[in-house]
Amino acid sequence: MQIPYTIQDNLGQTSAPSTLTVNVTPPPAPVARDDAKAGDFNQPVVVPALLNDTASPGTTLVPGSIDLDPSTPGQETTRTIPGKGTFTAAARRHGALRPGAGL
Ligand SMILES: [Ca+2]
Repeated sequence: MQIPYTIQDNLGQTSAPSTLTVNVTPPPAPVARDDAKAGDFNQPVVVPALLNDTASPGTTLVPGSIDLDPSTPGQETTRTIPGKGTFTAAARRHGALRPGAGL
């Protein structure tokens, strides 16, 4: 970010404009780590996927931002894997993933 500025002396003379530049480095992106949880056949399994994920200092994870298909544009909060089941991101459960029956 840049902003021009001037300065005066005690005689009231004004300098030519100069530029003040501030470079801000954004914090590193959050880190999502792999998760695994065992479950019974045809029974839902709740995976607290965010428990081992981390945000950079000064930032927080946004549970409602889970995207179950990062290879496509937009945010997918539900994703069906044919022959396997359906995953649903549940932000109110701290980002838990709830695979559907059939897994
Ligand atoms: Ca995780």
